[in-house]
Amino acid sequence: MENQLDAIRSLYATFADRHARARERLGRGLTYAEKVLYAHLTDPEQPDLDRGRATLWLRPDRVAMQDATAQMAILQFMTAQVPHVRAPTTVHCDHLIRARLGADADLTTAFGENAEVYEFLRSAARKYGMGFWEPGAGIIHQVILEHYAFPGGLVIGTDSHTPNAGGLGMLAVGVGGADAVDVMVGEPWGVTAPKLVGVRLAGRLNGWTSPKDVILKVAQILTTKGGTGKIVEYFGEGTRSISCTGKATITNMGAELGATTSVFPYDDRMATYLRATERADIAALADEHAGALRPDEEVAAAPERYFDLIIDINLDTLEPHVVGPHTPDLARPVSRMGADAKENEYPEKLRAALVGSCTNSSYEDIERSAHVARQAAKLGLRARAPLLITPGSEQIRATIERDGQLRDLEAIGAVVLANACGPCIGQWQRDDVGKSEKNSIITSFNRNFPRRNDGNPNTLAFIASPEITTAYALSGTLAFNPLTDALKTDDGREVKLQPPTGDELPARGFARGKDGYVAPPEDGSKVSVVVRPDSDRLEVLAPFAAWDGNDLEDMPLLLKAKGKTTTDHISPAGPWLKYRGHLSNISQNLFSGVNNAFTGEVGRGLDVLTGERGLELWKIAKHYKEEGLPWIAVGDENWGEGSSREHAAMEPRFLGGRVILARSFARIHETNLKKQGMLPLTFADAGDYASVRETDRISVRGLADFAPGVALLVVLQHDEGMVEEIQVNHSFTADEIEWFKAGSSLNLIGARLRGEAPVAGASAATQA
Ligand code: MIC
Ligand code: SF4
Repeated sequence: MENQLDAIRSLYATFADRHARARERLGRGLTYAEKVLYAHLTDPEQPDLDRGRATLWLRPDRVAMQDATAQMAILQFMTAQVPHVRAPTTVHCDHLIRARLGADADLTTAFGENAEVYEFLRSAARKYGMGFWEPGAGIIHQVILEHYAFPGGLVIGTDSHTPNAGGLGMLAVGVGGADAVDVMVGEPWGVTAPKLVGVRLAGRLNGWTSPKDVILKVAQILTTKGGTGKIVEYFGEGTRSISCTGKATITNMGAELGATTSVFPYDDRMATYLRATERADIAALADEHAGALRPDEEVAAAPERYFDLIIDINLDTLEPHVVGPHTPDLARPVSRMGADAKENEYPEKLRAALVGSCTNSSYEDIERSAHVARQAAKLGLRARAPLLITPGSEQIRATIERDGQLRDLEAIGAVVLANACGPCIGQWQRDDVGKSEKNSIITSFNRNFPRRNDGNPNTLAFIASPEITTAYALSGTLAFNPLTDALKTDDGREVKLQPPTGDELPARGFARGKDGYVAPPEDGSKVSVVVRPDSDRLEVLAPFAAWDGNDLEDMPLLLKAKGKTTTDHISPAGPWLKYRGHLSNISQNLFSGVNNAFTGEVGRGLDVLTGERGLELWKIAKHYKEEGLPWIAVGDENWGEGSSREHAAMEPRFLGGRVILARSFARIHETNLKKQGMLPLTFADAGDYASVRETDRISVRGLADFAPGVALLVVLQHDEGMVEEIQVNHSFTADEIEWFKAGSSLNLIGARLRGEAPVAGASAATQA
């Protein structure tokens, strides 16, 4: 890691000048997030820094990819024919491991099932100079926190929970694969200058309340779209009462608000974590630059002047919360859970409790859960619901095995799964409930969309902290408040749990476990990367066609969606994860979870050419494509919330879609659509959503003058010749319009690398 230290040293050496220049330009002090952003501008003099409007052109310190998104990213990277990645990059195998029998058996199955994909990723990593983390090494975000994150840095990752590294003071942003490719081929990365939400934490965490409850509370306040286009920056004395990994829980789950990222300023708790993970040298360096790794003094004194919005949370009085089902912003304090379950007819009986995931599997998390388990064992209690544990990394697993927490959890009935995403991403093969049986589960994860964990739309997933989840495993019912209610032992005694305590970090240091890291060779040019032509897991990409210069006329409406349409609705994970490297195959899941506004069907609709109803939407799309008819889909609020998977943007494009017209979009998905040459448009008047009818033919006009900030016209041609015109907006910048014209951003990069097109971003032109 010597190189990493040198790179951090050189970055820190630029801070004083960079920050001084930004202060001078803005005429005021800087928040912490601003300091990190401005230090990474490719051109510190870039003319426009206007929040919410300007594109910032940045040079990230590194790129991280997980196996379910890396396949498509690498396939795109390969088309650019660059011999070696031009930014430090790592690949992490975590999403493709199915959770069924327990760690060892599940890992063996994964190696067998995914051999071809792992070999593709492994060989590509060697050829192009990327670090490779084998299956079983851990979940991407834990591994990044343990090995690569550092205060003041900027990382982009092809996973929406990349902001986990914000717990270690890094600005960490989830992106689609095409964004990662930009940086891997040496281009700058562009992002709309985020607005800033300040969360001021007062008081100290205590009792049953944990870092998770901070983010569950913030999610309740901001809702799942409240963070769009914003960075959430935490500040105030309360931040110091939260461990580094606790901070990571909070920033990780900022993804659920749609935030660009979330971040904490550098403090002692981070230094302690750096030292515990064998990076004392980075801690010392950060200490030297501590002033540059927190907001300027005047920001804390008058935050209203620096943030677009401020949220106040008092940790002294914050109660543990439970959110769900079906959305992470449906929150209530734990004291309301029982009553809420009754009122809403949520099944009270808990059929499973799951602890872990990238969000909540730190040493401290497991310590506190194990403390609850130890109390239970002493009191003669066992878990009344199956309790499943997914450690975040091999380092955590080996350490909690050595230090005894695993034994404590197993003693009350817990089963330990592989160090991977497993049940968090529909890779949970449940045999205990029927495929569509209504049932409740509780997890310490971050997402709870329908079908998310087990593919069953009638599983109601609630989310809470690991310690509260463990307590619920003991009660086996939602009609329970761990803070006040007694539990009954088998022999009829009433016993109560005490608030959990636990060490933040292992007193004896971390155990290493099995080493799962493969460093790339100096020269990988001789390595060959194989994509078999008959593979059903991997497929070489063909470029999307460039725009033909005409307006889009008379498009049939493939779908009008009603309600929440997350990326899990557009392109579900679970069994489909196996096709993440094969665009034709995975496209068969297009819109399969989306609610049809006209019929209430899920994933089905009307083929207007044949009049046939109830057909799967991907088949209708394919039919239109075969007939040479581009199509449009209409969506509701926050279309594309959730994951970074660019498949949700590539599939519609691949099957002939050109336009998604929605009430609003989630950030990562909107960018993914633009990158793939689609037109994400929004209703100027959200009420016009109601005007769209099932058999409309729809035109988008004004493309000849397509320009930033200029509305386009949509013409709805209803049956019987009635015509309605509505105005639609877009958020394309001048550079992004070039992606549309070229057919995709990748087409443009290819042209640029061949010397056929100008470089993106006014400021980027100054780069070598
Ligand atoms: C998720 O939590 O939804 C995922 C699975 O990690 C996704 C990435 C993917 O779909 O592969 C994410 O968060 O970006
Ligand atoms: Fe994996 Fe779940 Fe974390 Fe996504 S949220 S990276 S699926 S553990």
